[in-house]
Amino acid sequence: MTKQARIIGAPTDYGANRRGVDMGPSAIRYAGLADQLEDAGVSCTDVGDVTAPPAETQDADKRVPEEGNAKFVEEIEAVSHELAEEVEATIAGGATPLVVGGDHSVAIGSLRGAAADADIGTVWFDAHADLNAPSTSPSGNVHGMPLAAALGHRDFAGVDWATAPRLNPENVVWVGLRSVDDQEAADVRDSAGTAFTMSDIDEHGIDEITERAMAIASDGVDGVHVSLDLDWLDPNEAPGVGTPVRGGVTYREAHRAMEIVAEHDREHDSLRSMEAVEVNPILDEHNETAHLATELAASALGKRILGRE
Ligand code: 4U7
Ligand code: MN
Ligand code: MN
Ligand code: MN
Repeated sequence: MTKQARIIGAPTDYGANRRGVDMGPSAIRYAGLADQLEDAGVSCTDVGDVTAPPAETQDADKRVPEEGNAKFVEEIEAVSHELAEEVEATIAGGATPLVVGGDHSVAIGSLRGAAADADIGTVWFDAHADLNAPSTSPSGNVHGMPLAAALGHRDFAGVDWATAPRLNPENVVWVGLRSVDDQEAADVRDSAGTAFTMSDIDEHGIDEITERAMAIASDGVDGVHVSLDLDWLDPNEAPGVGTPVRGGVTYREAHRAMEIVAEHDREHDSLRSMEAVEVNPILDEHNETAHLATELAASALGKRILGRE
């Protein structure tokens, strides 16, 4: 059966420090996402964007909240709700949601939607662990917190995150970590989640690590949410991100990993939803990071160099 994908834009930068990532969905569409997916043999519909008014139209003091440390929590909560509904409806309709961000706080909504009616795991392709809570975050930026929210680690002041379906830490896997805050590192070590760092990729290779990641994330659950933060790649390949960290995966490793996601999905029907986030067109060079996001999404959804057999 032809795979169906629904593109859902989440043009937010509430969760990020730097302005510009809210233009990600537009840049990714302009880079040819729908065509890439059609080339991959995926039939795709673009449902447009969830509502996210520009940060400047919101209260200026929300950037630096009086209470708590997390910025723009109400705006992020609103986006999360709408996005979760879109993701849930997409899955209910038999299609694969492809969320394009936007900063990584959108994952709170993606995960909530993907987990609305099922048990899920997640593979988190990212330089960062995104496991800060408001009380531990050095920045107050919620794009560094989505996994803490989804794991129910700590309370997000004033926001009813507790109603969100929770991820089981045993099905949470990080791939490519190389910039982890001290408290996050302690929490990663203490959690039942599995962390594969860049050193693990150096040692074992991207094939083995991605295969293990998909196996762990999908073990005993209904499906896997693949979260792709473009800063997972080396900044030489993906310059258009807000929080670049040297020493990331190469272009080929990234494609290989997404091909393995697709292979796992073909064998186990494991890919429930996906997102590509943190593309910042202001910092990008000739839209190449946005283009890369389209290519990697296509690989994850089954595109092969010689086409499909
Ligand atoms: B991204 C950081 F302190 N850990 O919490 C934080 F280093 O979605 C960065 O992975 C978070 O890009 C990066 O602010 C969030 C910082
Ligand atoms: Mn990151
Ligand atoms: Mn991230
Ligand atoms: Mn980032």
